[in-house]
Amino acid sequence: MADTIFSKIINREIDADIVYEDDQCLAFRDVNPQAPLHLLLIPRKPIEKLADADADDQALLGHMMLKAGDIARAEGYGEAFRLVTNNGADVGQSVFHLHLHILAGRSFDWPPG
Ligand code: D5M
Repeated sequence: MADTIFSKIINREIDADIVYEDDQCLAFRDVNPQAPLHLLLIPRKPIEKLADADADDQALLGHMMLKAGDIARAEGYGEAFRLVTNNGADVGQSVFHLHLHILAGRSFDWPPG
């Protein structure tokens, strides 16, 4: 997988406002926030998008889902947050390193636009 802006954040080659990290994943504030809380939670493992994950990634993905809740809670939004992952350029993915958007702090439309 080619280097992305997110692998540069993992490797501390560029700055980010990191709010959580462990041996498997890290979360930082989105540079272009779409809600009062807008974090990106990414695995350290380079996976381009969710559809590229496989059975070996089951524990990692479960870990990230649980951490997303923990992080939202730590940020004060544990009862109302949205998780989004854009899987592919056709649905809006612009950085090809798997990421979960954690969004909270305003109301959200359904279905999403
Ligand atoms: O979301 C990619 C997201 O990544 C988008 O909301 C902007 C954000 N982004 C891009 N570069 C940075 C840096 N350097 N720091 C923080 N956030 C960043 P996607 O689902 O791929 O469209």
